[in-house]
Amino acid sequence: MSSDLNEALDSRLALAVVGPASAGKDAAIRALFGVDFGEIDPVPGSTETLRLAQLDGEGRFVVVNTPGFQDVRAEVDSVARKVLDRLDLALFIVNAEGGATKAILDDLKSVQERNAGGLPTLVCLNKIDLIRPLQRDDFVRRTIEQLGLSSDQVVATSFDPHPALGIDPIGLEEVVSWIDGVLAEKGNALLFARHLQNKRLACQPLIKKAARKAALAGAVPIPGADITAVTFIQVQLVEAISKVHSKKLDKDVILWMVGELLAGSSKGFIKKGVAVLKTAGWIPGAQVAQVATAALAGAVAAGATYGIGEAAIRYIQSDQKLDIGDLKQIFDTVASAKAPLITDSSSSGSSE
Ligand SMILES: Nc1nc2c(ncn2[C@@H]2O[C@H](COP(=O)(O)OP(=O)(O)OP(=O)(O)O)[C@@H](O)[C@H]2O)c(=O)[nH]1
Ligand SMILES: [Mg+2]
Repeated sequence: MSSDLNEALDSRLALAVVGPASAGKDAAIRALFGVDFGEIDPVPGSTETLRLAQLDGEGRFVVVNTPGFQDVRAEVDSVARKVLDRLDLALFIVNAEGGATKAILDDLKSVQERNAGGLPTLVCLNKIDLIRPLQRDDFVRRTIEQLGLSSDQVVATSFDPHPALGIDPIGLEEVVSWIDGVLAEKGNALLFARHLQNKRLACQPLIKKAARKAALAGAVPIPGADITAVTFIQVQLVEAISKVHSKKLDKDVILWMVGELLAGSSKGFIKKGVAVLKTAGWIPGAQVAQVATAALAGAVAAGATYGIGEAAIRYIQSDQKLDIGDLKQIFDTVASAKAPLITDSSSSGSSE
């Protein structure tokens, strides 16, 4: 695909993390990329107020850490200015406790207006852990209103929850999937995903997209049936997942894994899916034509794609040590959970 080519030839990424003092800019960078900003290679031209660092050591992925853009331009050198002129997106971090002040609104505007066409900006209402759980939804809704934004431009986050609460960071998945959505169009989503600390999290948008595509492909993903369209999507997914982990899997290994998983186990997801499809009138090997069977086939294809995605993550993270029996179990568990349309109808329908 041409997006792979872009990835190889021209991918670069400049992410700005902007926001008032102590809002959690460094915490955001640490939660997402697992690095302390002060310890990453600085880019020359940085100043006290605008700091640049490269996540990949080659200058293809630059993170800009700054309170705002209003006055920094004059202070930085030409290298830094070039980065500022080619920003891809911004995370605007605010302290949820402080609410939406006039100063914050002005800053936000100046960030959004940085690019000619508008800089894609996600507002992170950070330190949401400090707002009581019962009041959060209401609080977030009111703040979004005050900021004059729509709900898809704002995420409630906790990049560094108070240790006494003993909870995990909040909102990372939403932040990652928003960034993925912006970058997918530019062809540098993989460069971003590769640098995320949590590789499982990094793979989620890839898996979700592949599952959606597989569901629409109108084919039943079992060997011997109308296999090519969906299998192609799944093989590409496993390749992308291995890239996110900076590992290379042999094409043969990928084809073998996908084939084995789809071959299924005796009581597994694929077996159930086929049973449900047959009950709905589908004949193995036949084109999926009717509306009713298309929906079911879509559910099987999507569920299987989720299963393959998770199995691939576990396989790669085990250094390719998990055996195929383990992988089949992971596949069945995840696929079944993701396709209630299949699992519910098979348990309530005729047993087998
Ligand atoms: N409770 C809570 N504290 C947070 C959260 N995120 C950051 N903090 C704390 O807020 C303080 C400031 O966080 P930083 O990440 O340094 O904020 P910053 O925006 O980089 O701050 P400056 O660079 O000084 O402007 C630190 O003590 C963090 O531990 C959060 O989600 N919840
Ligand atoms: Mg900081």
